[in-house]
Amino acid sequence: MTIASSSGSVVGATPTFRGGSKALTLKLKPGTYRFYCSVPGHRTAGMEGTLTVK
Ligand SMILES: [Cu+2]
Repeated sequence: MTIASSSGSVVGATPTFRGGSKALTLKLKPGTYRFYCSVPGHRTAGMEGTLTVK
């Protein structure tokens, strides 16, 4: 999973993994971020979402 700022710059990512779960700790400023799967084709297939930090 990759986290990017609203301007698209990557602010953090886990290694690529299959199944299960991974933890990722980041200190983020308030704002809106996008999270998505960086495996080719997955983001366009819908593996993405919005993360709001308040
Ligand atoms: Cu994926």
